[in-house]
Amino acid sequence: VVEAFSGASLFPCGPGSREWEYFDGKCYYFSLTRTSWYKAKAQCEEMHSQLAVINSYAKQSFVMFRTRNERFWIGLTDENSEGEWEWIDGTDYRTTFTLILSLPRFWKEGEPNNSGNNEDCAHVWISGKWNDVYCTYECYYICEKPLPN
Ligand SMILES: [Ca+2]
Ligand SMILES: [Ca+2]
Repeated sequence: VVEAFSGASLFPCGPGSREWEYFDGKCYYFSLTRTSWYKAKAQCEEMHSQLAVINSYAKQSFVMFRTRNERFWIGLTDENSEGEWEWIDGTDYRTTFTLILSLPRFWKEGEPNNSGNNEDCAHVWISGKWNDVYCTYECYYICEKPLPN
């Protein structure tokens, strides 16, 4: 009987993963420490996950709600080619942007501005809106992973 309540519904992200939050078919980790974009990316990978890819309005809403006004790295960078934003999992940036064109902009007003010609990594900022900042900036980060089998 206990087996039937092994926690799948209470802890959909796994019984040993209380720090992972379930939303819309995926599991999310909101870090408690700040680090650079590169280290954040590596730390997500160590946990068999990746920096969050925001590819829907629902996901953006969840992230906005959850991060409030704290800054969290997401898996978006233009370090390969200035101004050409790429999601780390290969999700097409222009496609996601087309999807959301009729919705409120995700970038904070005036962003991305590549300030100092040195802002190639994106984080959520005020009210969950996005900003580009230098990649060695230290802030919190969001990892995501599929539901465990
Ligand atoms: Ca840039
Ligand atoms: Ca900026």
